Amino acid sequence: MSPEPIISRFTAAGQGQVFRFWNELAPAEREALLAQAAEVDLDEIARLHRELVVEKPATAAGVAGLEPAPFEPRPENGGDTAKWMRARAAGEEALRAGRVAAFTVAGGQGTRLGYDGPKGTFPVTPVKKKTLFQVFAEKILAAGRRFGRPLHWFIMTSHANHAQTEQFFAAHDYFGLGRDRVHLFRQGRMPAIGFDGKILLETKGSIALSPDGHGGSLRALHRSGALDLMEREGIDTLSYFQVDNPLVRCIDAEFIGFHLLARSEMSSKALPKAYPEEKVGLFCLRDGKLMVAEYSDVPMDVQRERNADGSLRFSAGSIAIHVIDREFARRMAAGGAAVELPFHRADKKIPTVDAAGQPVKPAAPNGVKFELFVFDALPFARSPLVIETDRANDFSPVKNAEGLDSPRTCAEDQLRQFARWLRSAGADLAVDATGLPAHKIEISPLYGYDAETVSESWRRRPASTITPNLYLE
Ligand code: UD2
Repeated sequence: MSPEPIISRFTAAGQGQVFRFWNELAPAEREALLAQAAEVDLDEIARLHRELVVEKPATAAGVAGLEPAPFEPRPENGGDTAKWMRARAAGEEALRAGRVAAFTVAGGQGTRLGYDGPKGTFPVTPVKKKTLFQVFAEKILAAGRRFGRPLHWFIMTSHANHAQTEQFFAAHDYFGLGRDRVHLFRQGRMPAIGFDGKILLETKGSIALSPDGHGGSLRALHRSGALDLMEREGIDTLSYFQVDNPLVRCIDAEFIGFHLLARSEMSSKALPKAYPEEKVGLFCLRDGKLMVAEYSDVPMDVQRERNADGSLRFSAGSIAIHVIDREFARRMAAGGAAVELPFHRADKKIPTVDAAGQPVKPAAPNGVKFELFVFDALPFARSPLVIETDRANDFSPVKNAEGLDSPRTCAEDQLRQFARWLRSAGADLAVDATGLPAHKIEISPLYGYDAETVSESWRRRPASTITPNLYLE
C-alpha cells in the first residue's frame, strides 16, 4: 500500500496527527497503520463530529412526541389464542421449509462482566457449566432436528474476539452443528475521536478503533457474504439475539410466524418492564413509526409515568430479540439517505498517547466513540411488528459480575425454568416460593427446550427420582 495518498488525505482533512510518529515506526507497523487508516471514512468522521459533538449536547433527551407503541399481547394476557396458534403454524412451516437461520451478535466487549475472553465462551448453566455458545448451539440443533431441516447459524464477532471465537468453535467441533453451518464474521470498526474531532491514536502506530455497535451487523452481514449465502440456501428470515441471554428462544416458531404473516421486514419481542429503572430500550411510536428509544435517552420521570390503572405508560421494553428479513438487511446495508442508521455518541475514557508518544490512561472521558444500534432499523421496516414475550422463558441476561443480571441470577432463572418444565411434565420436584428448586438440576435443549418438548421426553424417558445435579440429555 502506498503511504502518500493516504497520508495526504488525512492531512488535508486535518487528521495528520494520525501519522505523527510515522518516522519512528518499523515497516510492519507502518503497514498496519496504513491498513487501519484505509478503513476510516474521513467524511463520515467529520460529519459525525459536527452533528453529534459540536451541534448536539452530551445528553440528548429527544423524547418530544413519543407515544407508547402497541404490541401483540400473549394469550394469557388477553391476546387472541387463535392468532398465536396461526402464527405458530406459519413459523413451523417456514422452519420445515428451511427458510430460517439463527443470528447472534457477539462482538461486544463484555467489560461489565469483567470476563477476559469472548462472552459466548462464558460458562452459564447450573450443573454442566455449559458456555453461552453451547446453550445456543444445542437449541439450534434441537430446532433443526424437530423440523427436519438443520439450521445455519451466523455469528458476528469483533476484531478483538474473532480468532478466539473461531478457535473455540473448532475445539468443540462446532457443537455438532457442522462446520459448514456455523458462519463467523467480523463486524466493522469506527475510530474514536477527541472532543476536538481529532482521531485518537491508541499507540504510536495504531488508531483507537472500536466495534461499530450491533447495528453494524446489517452491514457486516452484507459485506461478509452472509446474505448471499442465505439466498443460495433459500433462507429469507433471520432470528436475531444477543450473546448474553441463555434463556432466549433462539428459534421461536410463534415469533417467526407473526413476522411472516404480517409480511413484516423486522419484528421484535417486548417485555413489560419489571420496574421503571430497568435498563432496556422502550418501544415507542414517533410520527406513527415504530422505534426504540434507548433507556439512557429517556428521562427518568418519563420512564416513571403511569396510566390511570397504575401500569407503566411506557412498559414495552426491548430485550433485543428480533426477526429480520434478508432483503431488508440488504437494503439497510446498502444505506443511502433514505435508509441510514444513525450513529450514537458515547463519551468514553479512551486510552491514547500524548504528544511525546507516552501512553495516557484518562481518568475522565477524553473523547467519543460512535455506535450503530440495530433497533434503529425498525422505523425503516415495512409493517414492523412487536409481540409480547414472557420473561421467565426468554430473558435472563448475564451482564454484571454481581447483583442484577449476573451469573448467579441467570443460573437461578435457568433452574426455575427447568423446575417449571419438569413439574408441568408431572415430575415430583419441590420448589420455594420463587419457583427455585431445592437443588441444582439441568436440562439439555436436546432433551427439551420448552414445556412441551420436555414433557414429550419425560413421557418417554422419565428420571426415577430428581436427585441433586440431575442432568437430562
Ligand atoms: C442492550 C440494549 C437494551 C436492552 C438490553 C437487553 C442497546 C443499546 N441496548 O443493552 O435496550 O435490549 O440489551 O439485554 O443495544 N454487540 C456487538 N457489537 C457491538 C456492541 C454490542 O456485537 O459493537 C453485542 C454484544 O455482544 C451483545 C449485544 O450486542 O450481544 C448487546 O450489547 P450491550 O451489552 O452493549 O447492550 P446493553 O446491555 O447495554
